[in-house]
Amino acid sequence: MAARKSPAKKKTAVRSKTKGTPRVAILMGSANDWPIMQAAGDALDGLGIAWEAKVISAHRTPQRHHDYVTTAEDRGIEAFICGAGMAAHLAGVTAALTHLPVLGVPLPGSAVDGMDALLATVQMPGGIPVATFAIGKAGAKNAGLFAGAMLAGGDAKVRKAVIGFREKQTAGVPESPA
Ligand code: RP5
Repeated sequence: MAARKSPAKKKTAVRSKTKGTPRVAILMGSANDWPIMQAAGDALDGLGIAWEAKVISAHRTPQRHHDYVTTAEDRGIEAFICGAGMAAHLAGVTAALTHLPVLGVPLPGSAVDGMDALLATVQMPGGIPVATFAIGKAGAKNAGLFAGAMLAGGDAKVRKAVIGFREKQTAGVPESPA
């Protein structure tokens, strides 16, 4: 009898190059956000921090959002990086569901090129903080680096990597423009 093929496993997340249990969750409202949000993952990989990335929308997949965020700490997640565009409430609603730190990345692409997402992410009413970064790729990269700086306090290996990244960056800046 021919062996029965097991059903293909559905891919539910992208994982870091860095091995180990993910410590940072990178969430985004749409798969279309990934080309920008990948910069957060690259920054974390550069510091040797394991992460996972998922498409979770506060308004299109509210149950997925609730289930993921409320169980994340038990799975080892220590911080969230949330990227969303337009009326971006992903970071704010994530912060409402967890006491873990939430880093918000406003994304461009709307009629007002991310200004809507910036205001929606940064203007949290007092009591539920979201640390908000620049619009787009620079913000995603900095959110990854900032998560590294947060984890560095309790992790000597990450601290060394954060300091090493800065040193390498400084050494790479030429004195002459051409
Ligand atoms: C937000 O709406 C997403 O974060 C995305 O940036 C924006 C548009 O989503 P798509 O229509 O491209 O899926 O929820």
